Amino acid sequence: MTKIVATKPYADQKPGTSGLRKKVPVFAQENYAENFIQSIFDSLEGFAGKTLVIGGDGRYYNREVIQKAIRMAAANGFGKVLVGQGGILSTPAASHVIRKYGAYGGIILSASHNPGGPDEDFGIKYNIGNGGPAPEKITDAIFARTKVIDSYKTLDAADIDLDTIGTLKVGDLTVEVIDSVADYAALMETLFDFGAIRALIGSGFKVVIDSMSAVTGPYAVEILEKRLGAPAGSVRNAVPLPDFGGHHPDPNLVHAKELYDDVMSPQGPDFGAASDGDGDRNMVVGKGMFVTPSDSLAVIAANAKLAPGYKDGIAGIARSMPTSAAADRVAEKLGINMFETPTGWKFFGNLLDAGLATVCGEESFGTGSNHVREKDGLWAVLFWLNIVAARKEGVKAIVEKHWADYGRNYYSRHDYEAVETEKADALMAELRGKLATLPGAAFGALKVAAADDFAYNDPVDGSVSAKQGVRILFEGGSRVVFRLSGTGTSGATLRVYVERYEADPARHGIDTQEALADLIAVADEIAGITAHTGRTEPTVIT
Ligand code: G16
Repeated sequence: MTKIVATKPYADQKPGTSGLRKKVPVFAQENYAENFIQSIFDSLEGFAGKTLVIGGDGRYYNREVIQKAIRMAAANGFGKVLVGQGGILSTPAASHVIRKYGAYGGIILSASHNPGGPDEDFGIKYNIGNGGPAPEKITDAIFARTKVIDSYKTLDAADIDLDTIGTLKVGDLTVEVIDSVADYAALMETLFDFGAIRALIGSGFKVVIDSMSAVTGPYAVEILEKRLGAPAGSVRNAVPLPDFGGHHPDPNLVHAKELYDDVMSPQGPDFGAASDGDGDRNMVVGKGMFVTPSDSLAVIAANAKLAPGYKDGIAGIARSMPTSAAADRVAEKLGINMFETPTGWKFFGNLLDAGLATVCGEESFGTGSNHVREKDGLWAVLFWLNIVAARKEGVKAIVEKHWADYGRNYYSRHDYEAVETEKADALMAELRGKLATLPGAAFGALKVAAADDFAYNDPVDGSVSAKQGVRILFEGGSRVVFRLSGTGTSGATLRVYVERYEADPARHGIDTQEALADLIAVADEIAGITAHTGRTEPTVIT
């Protein structure tokens, strides 16, 4: 029976770069999750009788919120819910399921690369019928609703069995518990040359994937070990755990260091990859070569035709503003569209739907294409394996030849985590205040060509997103970008993105931090990072 439960608004339910992310104890407050879910439903129209996809990355609190969401979907009039077995759906798999079954939308429970556990992070985000994150128009409406909500609808019904595949009823709602992996694995087989990758692996090319005890484990085991023939154990930390086994499921050089060190050791594997909590991010490491996410996008785009799913070429590339311009050079050479969007995968959706872009990427270890409407960690790994198999060259040779052809964009991101919010805001405000005075200013040999606060005009729907990050562009193509993270849950995270273009192959072998040292110093000089935050060095360098 439908129940209307009285509630009071919470003031802090503003969705960030990718949904609402908070610590579990925040989410566990009375009606907190319910308020947000009801606010999502209240911001949507015309879903009566339609299908909603629900799944998450398996982190602590996943099952509880799934049960709540199912009861609320029933009470709010959805016709059907598709839920991943055990409550598991990686973010790209959820995106695919929404698209494949023509669902109205989906609720994905994840805080992505943030740690999980009783005192760690949880998150809820809503994806629309194209499979992608809700655009700002919808997330703004959801936030507005959370501020005034006074009741939510649910059903008096028991928890369902999430672990057995099959169909059952919750009130009038049909709930189908689906295999979390099958649809996604089948999609990958249509995009990549599994035969060639199987032969590569069969020839002794050793691949390891670290799933960081997060959601990609079952997907990677099915695809890499069962379908591509990698030996059992090639997928490490393959079982999703509610606290990710204490791992910080963020695939970068800090949190996936063990994998990196292993691939770099002489007797280690030829190829290593890691994914994040919900499976949309990826890190690719070849023997002797860590591939930056920006370079990964560029190499994938340049070699796209080698994968069967992209054999006819790509229509365009899109990258987030802070992502390096390496892909721009590929687009220029191929004579295809290039788009620069704000940070956040949701900005790619319109471009993909309109057929303007085919491949997208972000510096934050995200790469993907029009096969779904999310970034996709395993997709990127398979793309790389496909390229290696087709070119019969290792990752290092492929990247070095790419630099020789296009030039190298030295690139690094410096993160200052858990800075007090007021201090970070003051730094950004001061920076914005001095933008007009910067063009023409010289810092040693570096001369500022332009400085602005990035704004994006969506070419498809005409929407404008302002204040998306401060860019300081130097003559010769170097730049420094400052923005505050939209995904953190403690204080503010200041991100400083540093980039230098180097055309000369003789200068492609320099250590990245060394190659960027003058720009890093100038970033501090211009923004007063130490003065504002008291920090003398970043928390994480990638
Ligand atoms: C989310 C978005 C990404 C974005 C990233 C950046 O990633 O989905 O599109 O690049 O946040 O986050 P920040 O605002 O912290 O720089 P994820 O993997 O957390 O969903």
